[in-house]
Amino acid sequence: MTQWFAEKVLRLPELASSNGRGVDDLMVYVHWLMFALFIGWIIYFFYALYRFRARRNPRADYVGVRNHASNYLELTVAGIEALLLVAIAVPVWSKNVGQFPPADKSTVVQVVAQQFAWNVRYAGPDGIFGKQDMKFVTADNVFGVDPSDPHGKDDIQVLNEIHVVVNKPVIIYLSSKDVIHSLKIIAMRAEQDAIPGLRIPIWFTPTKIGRYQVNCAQLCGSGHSAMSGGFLTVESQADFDKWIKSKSAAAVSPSSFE
Ligand SMILES: [Cu+2]
Repeated sequence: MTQWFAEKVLRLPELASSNGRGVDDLMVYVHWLMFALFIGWIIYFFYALYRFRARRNPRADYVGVRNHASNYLELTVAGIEALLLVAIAVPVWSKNVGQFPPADKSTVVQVVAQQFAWNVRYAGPDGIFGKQDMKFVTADNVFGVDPSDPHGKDDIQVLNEIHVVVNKPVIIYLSSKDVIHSLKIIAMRAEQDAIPGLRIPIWFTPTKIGRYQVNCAQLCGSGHSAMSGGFLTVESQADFDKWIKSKSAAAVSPSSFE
């Protein structure tokens, strides 16, 4: 029922992650509450027009309401709102920020935002990221990869494309090279600010194979809109492995910056 309401009535954008269901459900419940309030107020409005019409009430009543019905109603509404916050919003939030999946069972990606693109880095076929340090960071080496670490040799760095495996959790370590950006993938219901000097992890589990737009959700400069040129590709494990291999081969070819 909530799913039908989210898709057909609210027309929420396509949902392609498992953790996004809680976000959408909350939006549906909030709309149901607002709909109930809307109907209630409309009914009260017409009741007041009729009940307090000038013909029946030639003189103003200076005392007003004598019972406590409105207090009880307001308490009920506040109670429902508290329930939405405590029983739904907070658990969804705590699961998204606190309960990370184990890294060895996830696709781990590093993303560094910059004006106006997304740098994306993978550990490569060996599954181990090369060492990184702030002292190695240059305009070309935005991830600060240690050039002497052998684990870094097969690491993959691409621009504006994030590939992940369907039905496997994704952990993204997010940072920024220059100003504050915000990685927003609407289909995943995932959004996190990218802040220079901080490395902030986020996670989600994609459930539908497809290609989804990445947006920057902070006005980060004159080319801000160009950051929607980033894409998240959700694919099968086999396709993902193939892609990693193709990019890794390119990374060790003599034509690369190495
Ligand atoms: Cu941006």
